[in-house]
Amino acid sequence: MRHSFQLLFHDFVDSNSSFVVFLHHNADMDAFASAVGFQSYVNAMGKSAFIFADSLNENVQNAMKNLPEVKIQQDETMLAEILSKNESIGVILLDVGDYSQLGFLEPYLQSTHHECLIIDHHNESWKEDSHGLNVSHILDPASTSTSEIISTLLISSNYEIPPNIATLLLAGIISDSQRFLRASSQTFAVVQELLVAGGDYGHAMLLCKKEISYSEKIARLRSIQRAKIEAINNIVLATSFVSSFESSAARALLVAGADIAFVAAIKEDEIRGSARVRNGLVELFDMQRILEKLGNEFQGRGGGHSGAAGINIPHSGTKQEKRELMWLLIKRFREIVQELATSNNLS
Ligand SMILES: [Mn+2]
Repeated sequence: MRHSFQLLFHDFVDSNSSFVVFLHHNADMDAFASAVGFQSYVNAMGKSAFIFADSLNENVQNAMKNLPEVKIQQDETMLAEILSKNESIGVILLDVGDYSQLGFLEPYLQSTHHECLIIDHHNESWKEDSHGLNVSHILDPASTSTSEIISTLLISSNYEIPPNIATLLLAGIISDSQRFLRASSQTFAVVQELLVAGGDYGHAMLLCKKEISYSEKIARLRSIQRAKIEAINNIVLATSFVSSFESSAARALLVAGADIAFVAAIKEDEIRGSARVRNGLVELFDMQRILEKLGNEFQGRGGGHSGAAGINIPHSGTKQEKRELMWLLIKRFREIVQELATSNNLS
């Protein structure tokens, strides 16, 4: 990790007396573990941190059952009150890819006069996006997770990470790296430190385990059943649609054998889509770039990682209009993949 990141982090922690942590909506294990890790660090320095998130995913809700001391706040009045104080409060965004992921927290970030720090591993789009705010960034797309970045920062501060926090940070790394499918030597160095600190690997694995609901199972199977499959040279592209769990369905297509998958879903007031590409093809078919492009073409927003990305297109039309737009979207996705294949001499 860059030395400048460590300096920035310590500056931020030193110059503020308390902190407000913002997480993305439906906060996942990575976001949650990063926040709890950060909180434990500043608590040890006699400072306080309040963690806010619009909502929490199921794994986090389960993990919290054994952490009665950890509180995630959703109370807007409380947030407004904290932010209106005149003392130096640091606002820190952990694992938030862009504004749209903040839910009810977004206007608070836009209007705050406090110092902000954004720590994230998704991409570097914040650099263009956060003009006008008193904000600094620790953006490291080379890290598997925000938990990996936070762990590195805490370890470099010589902070003795408590064993239960080390376990959480391990869980954050394990879940966001897809069980080390994406990992670097730095990832394993951090994992080693967390284990030495007393982190429980087996327990961390359990924290990441997800029970699949009945409706998610059906969505996965339906997406496979309805998939349109085509081969471009030897690359298998599968596109499909479901009514929910589109990202899980896209993953299922990949597990079932597709090299590239795109699954769309029609929602109440938007069309959503989720794209995946298997390791090894990420360089040629960057899902983040493809969905960003589609986001621009369809007046929506697309982004994520190069291996896994999502798109939302706001739409308030009739069911039929939405369906037609969904087909168009799927068609454009296939065209772009074909074009990329052609330009790379694959077809
Ligand atoms: Mn993450």
